[in-house]
Amino acid sequence: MVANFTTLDRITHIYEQPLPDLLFEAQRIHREHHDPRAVQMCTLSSIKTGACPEDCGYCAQSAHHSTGLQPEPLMNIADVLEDAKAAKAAGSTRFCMGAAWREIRDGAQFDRVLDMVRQVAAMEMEVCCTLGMLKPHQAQQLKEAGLTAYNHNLDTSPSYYDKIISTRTYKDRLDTIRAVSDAGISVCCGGILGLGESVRDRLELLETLCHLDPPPESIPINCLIPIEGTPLENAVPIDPFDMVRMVATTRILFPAAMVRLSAGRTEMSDELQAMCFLAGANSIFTGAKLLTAANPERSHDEQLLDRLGMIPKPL
Ligand code: SAM
Ligand code: DTB
Ligand code: SF4
Repeated sequence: MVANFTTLDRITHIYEQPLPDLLFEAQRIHREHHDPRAVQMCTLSSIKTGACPEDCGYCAQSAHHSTGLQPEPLMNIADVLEDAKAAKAAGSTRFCMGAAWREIRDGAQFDRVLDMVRQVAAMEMEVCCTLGMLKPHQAQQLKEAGLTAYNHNLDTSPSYYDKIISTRTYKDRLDTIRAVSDAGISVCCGGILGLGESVRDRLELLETLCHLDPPPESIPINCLIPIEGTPLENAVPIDPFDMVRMVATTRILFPAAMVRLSAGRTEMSDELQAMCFLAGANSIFTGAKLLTAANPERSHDEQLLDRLGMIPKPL
């Protein structure tokens, strides 16, 4: 008799293997599709900061929480280009612009972002945006401007989602992701660990990602950075080996994707980050700041790669 395994059964089976077996499988698949020494360096720029109408329970930028963050209006194009130039000079091959918007509104501000995209794309870097929800015609405009990828995370499982965010639904997120892929833009979609979710929630997030068609080409795995003033300020940190298991499982399920070790690296030891690279993570954000929160210094990351005999991935 052939058992009828669901996707979730399969994912659980992968995840629960003894760690040596899980890491061996992840390494094998990683090496078939990627240079195991290479890590893509990416730079984030918060082009519009804070005062966000959404109530994401983890976020420093939500107007629903008192985090003491100073809101900043949409940056001007020249300043963003300065940042992009500095990022490229420092070895980043992907420049990601984030705006604390609920959704894109048509008008002068979006036109300015389109200009930013055009000009960064002309600098021969991958260009990514994360601007909240969008409509198909806006995705089309971003595509025409030269956008490589759009980041829109599902964050957690469908059932845990409303414990964290109430101002929009999982379906809203999926609709935006659909509009992005329909426009021919590469989808960057992942999640956060450490929101108080169960391991099963994390695997259900992976299950949802498996059902995206096409599958995401870029999967950020964030570890919660607890922000004072948010409902999650006292969240319990996850077991570091669960982080490694999650990275390895993601690598096995999405052999060709970039798996990005994203927020939360300041709290990870060098040894844990190295294990995540061995498990198949092949990208980091570099520079002392993410959007609003701290990140390891670039020099520390360069030294870490050097100590591991690893290299920044060329474009
Ligand atoms: N406003 C846009 C949106 O929500 O799509 C883009 C910016 S938002 C900051 C991008 C992602 O960063 C979130 O989906 C979440 O996964 C991650 N993130 C935000 N705050 C975080 C925190 N405190 N710790 C870890 N990850 C975080
Ligand atoms: C993603 O998944 N992680 C990045 C990027 N996409 C935009 C953002 C991390 C934000 C960390 C919290 C902060 O800097 O405020
Ligand atoms: Fe706004 Fe994005 Fe933060 Fe949610 S994660 S509050 S949408 S900036």
